[in-house]
Amino acid sequence: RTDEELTTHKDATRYNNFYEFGTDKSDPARNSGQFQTDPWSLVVEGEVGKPGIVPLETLLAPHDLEERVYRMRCVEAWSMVIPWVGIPLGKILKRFEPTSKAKYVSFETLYDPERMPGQKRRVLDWPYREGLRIDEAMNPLVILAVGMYGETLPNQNGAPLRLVVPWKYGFKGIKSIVKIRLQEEEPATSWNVSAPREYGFYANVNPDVNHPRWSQARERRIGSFGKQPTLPFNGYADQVASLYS
Ligand SMILES: Nc1nc2c(c(=O)[nH]1)N[C@H]1C(S)=C(S)[C@@H](COP(=O)(O)O)O[C@H]1N2
Ligand SMILES: [Mo]
Repeated sequence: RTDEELTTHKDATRYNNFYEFGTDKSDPARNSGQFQTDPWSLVVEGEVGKPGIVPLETLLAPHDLEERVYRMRCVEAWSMVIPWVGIPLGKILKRFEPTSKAKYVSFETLYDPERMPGQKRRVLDWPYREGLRIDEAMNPLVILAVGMYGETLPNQNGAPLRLVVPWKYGFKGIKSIVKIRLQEEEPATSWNVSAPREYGFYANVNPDVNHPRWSQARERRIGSFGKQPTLPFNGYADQVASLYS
């Protein structure tokens, strides 16, 4: 939990990146209203002893859920503070019994252009994909979120299940996840495939490494005026810097 002021619910639900529903910040709120997320199941496969397809309601029992207030920072140099509701990813992965060959975790968003009209345009190589190294994925800060502000996750924020990795740029937080695959090789990730010079696999928030087209030294907190300094690992260095020694 951070004691910084929360971003308003209004800003957090009307200023979004979710290219499956359009590339404008206001598109996801406008275009995702009809998106059906019930029923939903998650496939967990690859280097696990117990692969499976699990309906969302059996994956997460209400008593598992925790609230975490996290600073979030987009690579575009804006940030928000959001109270997420979720469960540590590591707790979920352990139930599927990762093998010793599980070095990386790969994530995939739903691919269904009828339900996600933005996928009719080839702005990205669909489905949206992301990845973490297994030790990153097991870090207790990483959660799979199903809610925010004490409510079920709004569609535009990645309903019904999205990743939250608070020390990495926002694009690592893949939305509307349908598949998790544990594997030996580093997975391909959508932004790295589309613009390898601009987006790497690790994407740790680092004020000293600029994006090739703009500075990463400062950020605009949505809802406030002016800019503030960006912190290494987005302020979570104590918990995660050792992963990158
Ligand atoms: N499937 C999918 N996940 C996605 C994106 C996307 O376009 N598609 N955008 C990413 C980017 S760039 C950011 S900054 C965050 C934004 O999350 P928010 O809208 O909940 O703030 O979602 C990430 N997850
Ligand atoms: Mo982003």
